[in-house]
Amino acid sequence: MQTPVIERSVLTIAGSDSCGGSGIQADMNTFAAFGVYGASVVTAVTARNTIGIQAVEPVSDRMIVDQMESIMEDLPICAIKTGMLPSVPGIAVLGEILGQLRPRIPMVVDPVVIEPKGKELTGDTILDAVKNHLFPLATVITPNREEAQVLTGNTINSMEDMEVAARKLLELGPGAVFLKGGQFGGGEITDILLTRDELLTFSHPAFKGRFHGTGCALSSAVAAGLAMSRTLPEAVNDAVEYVQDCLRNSLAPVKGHVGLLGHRTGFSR
Ligand code: PXL
Repeated sequence: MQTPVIERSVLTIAGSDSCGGSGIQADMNTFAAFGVYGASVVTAVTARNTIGIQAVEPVSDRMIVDQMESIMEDLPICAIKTGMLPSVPGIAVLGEILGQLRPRIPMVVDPVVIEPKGKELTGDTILDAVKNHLFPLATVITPNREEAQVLTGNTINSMEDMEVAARKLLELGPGAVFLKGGQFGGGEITDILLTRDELLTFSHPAFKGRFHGTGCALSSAVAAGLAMSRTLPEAVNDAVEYVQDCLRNSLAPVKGHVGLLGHRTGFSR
């Protein structure tokens, strides 16, 4: 039997989560669930668990560039997702490398706020650097409500506020904005996808409790869909369903406060 070659793969550029619930570990698991080969550029190493983050150590900018070059020289990367990025100069260098890729590769930018350490390493904040260097390259950005509030300076208290914030974020240059987490009373959460042509809403039940890694699973699921040539609304729809499925099969923490999304081997739509 002939060994198959990798025809499509997807790359995550994100932090390592020692407890396996978010970051690189969640992303790789999501790629596997969607049946697409995953590669990773590790940008930071966290020592964390379901209780909290105990330590964060950034990977050097040089090593981030080295990992990027190794992967891009070899693998057929069909989509990229960015998550935790710990250094402002590192984000600028990444922006340069990603901006020079030809042909352009679909890119999902998850504007992760790093708590509690590493938020401000230079005068500029991480979120500002992501906004300036990566948003203009993004096919879609995936902020949650809190991140959208920081990024826009707006307060978001209603679905109307969600739409206003999404329009403001779209002006920062991404191809589309997927704004998560509009829960304003009631048991439903409504996310919105604003593209240059349309506004779509995705409603789903709100699960009780707090969960670790849902943002990572969602953005990497969108990247997996884009790598498989699904349209952005299709990829987002599948990603929302995937995270719902993860939440239905979540694991309670042993000592901590946030539930974990179980690692899985497949996902059927
Ligand atoms: O969910 C945000 C996130 C992303 N990446 C890593 C993390 C976290 C949250 O703790 O640890 C590595």
